[in-house]
Amino acid sequence: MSNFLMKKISDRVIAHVDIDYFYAQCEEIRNPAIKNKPIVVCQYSNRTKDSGAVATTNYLARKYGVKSGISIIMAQNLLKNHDATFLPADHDYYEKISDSIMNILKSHSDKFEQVSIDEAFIDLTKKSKSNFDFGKKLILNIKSKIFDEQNLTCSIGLAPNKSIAKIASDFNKPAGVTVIKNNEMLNFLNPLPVRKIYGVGKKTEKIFTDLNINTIADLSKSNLESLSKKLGSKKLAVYFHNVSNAIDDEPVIENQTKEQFSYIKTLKTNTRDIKEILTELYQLNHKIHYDLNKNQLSFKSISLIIIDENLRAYSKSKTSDHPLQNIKYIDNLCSDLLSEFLKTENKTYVRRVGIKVSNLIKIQGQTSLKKFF
Ligand code: DGT
Ligand code: CA
Ligand code: CA
Repeated sequence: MSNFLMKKISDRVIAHVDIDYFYAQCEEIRNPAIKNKPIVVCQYSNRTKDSGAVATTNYLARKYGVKSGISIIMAQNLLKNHDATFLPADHDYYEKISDSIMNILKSHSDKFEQVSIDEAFIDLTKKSKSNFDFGKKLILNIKSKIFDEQNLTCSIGLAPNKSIAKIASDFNKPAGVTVIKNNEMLNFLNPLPVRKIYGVGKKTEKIFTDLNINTIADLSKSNLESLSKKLGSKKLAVYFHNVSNAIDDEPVIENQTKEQFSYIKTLKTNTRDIKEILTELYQLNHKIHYDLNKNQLSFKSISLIIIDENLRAYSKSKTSDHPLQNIKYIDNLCSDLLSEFLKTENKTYVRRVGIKVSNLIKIQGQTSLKKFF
């Protein structure tokens, strides 16, 4: 039995699909006239005229160093003489396109797991009969279908596990297809920098460099015990160590209805400036709103999560009698909760902010019930 299971796991064929420069590509298909110029999609904070951050850019703009997360003002400076187009993010439009693409992916796979607005894992083990050459044909077919139906390019990684499929989809962007078979996994991973592994951000990368771990090969040979100590978590150390050795049995999990949605973010500097904190919170709210829409859910409870400069955690919640869903309500509730927090904690500097909605209620059920009566 265990031999059978081992064989099954090593024979998986998993794809990770990520749409190229997603928001900016959506803008290109809406207005092809801007296609050959730098495009910057902006998340305006509405504090002052040009305040806010860059959500994403097309590859032309990236050549000038303009990328997600930098300020709009900085992007304007970098692109001063390059006839760039700056556009506000139109989330409703991107979500519609995302839904159509996700439907294509879902209908062409054994199992489908959406992980963000523009990426998903699909399990093709059965459809490809565990054959990578056939699996490659399947993903090329999916890629063409997305292009024919939505005019968008994506990049796809195909591998025996999720972590390698994810690294592979990013390997040859844009419009790249990277296939890593069982016997190629270690050669593929070994020379890559550790930051390519999902979950390795700046902080973890620094911990690794301090241990003289630079490549994934270094990580695969590192001492698990000292890794656990430095990371402060045995579970995390084992995960990274396994991934670097091409061991990852995590299945593609069909999306299920969640009990809650939450996001948290570290601020650029510790602050008490309400506008600065709200700018970040409103971005998280867009994600929450997307998750709610996507799952046809409304919420009754909302919580603001604050981690202060001493890493102390606070949570402030509100519960409504009626289910809510509108982004304006989410923004307003957040703003109220934050004002209350700053008033009561009048000396606390905020390091991280988060938002959670819970007490989720299916919208579909309500509308169909209304129709019924
Ligand atoms: P890629 O995949 O490198 O070709 O480029 P994108 O733009 O598709 O990047 P990705 O996959 O990380 O993110 C998907 C979308 O999510 C992106 O088009 C816009 C949004 N997004 C990503 N990073 C940020 C960010 O820092 N701020 C905001 N507001 N949105 C972001
Ligand atoms: Ca993308
Ligand atoms: Ca993505």
